[in-house]
Amino acid sequence: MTTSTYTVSGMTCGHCVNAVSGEIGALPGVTSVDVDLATGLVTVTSEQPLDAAAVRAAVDEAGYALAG
Ligand SMILES: [Cu+2]
Repeated sequence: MTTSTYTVSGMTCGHCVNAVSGEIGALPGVTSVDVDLATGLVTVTSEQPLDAAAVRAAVDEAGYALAG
């Protein structure tokens, strides 16, 4: 198991949290996604390290952007 954190910009409400959680949660090997709306911090637990480009694409797909 590995845990990574990302910062997602542009989330404003629970719907945004659900959209981001859903897209990242659909990536292969992801077992949990925790989103802190106030800070934009997204904590992802997965069976193996995630490809950064895949995470970026998932966040894009949800309609948001990875910060930094
Ligand atoms: Cu929203």
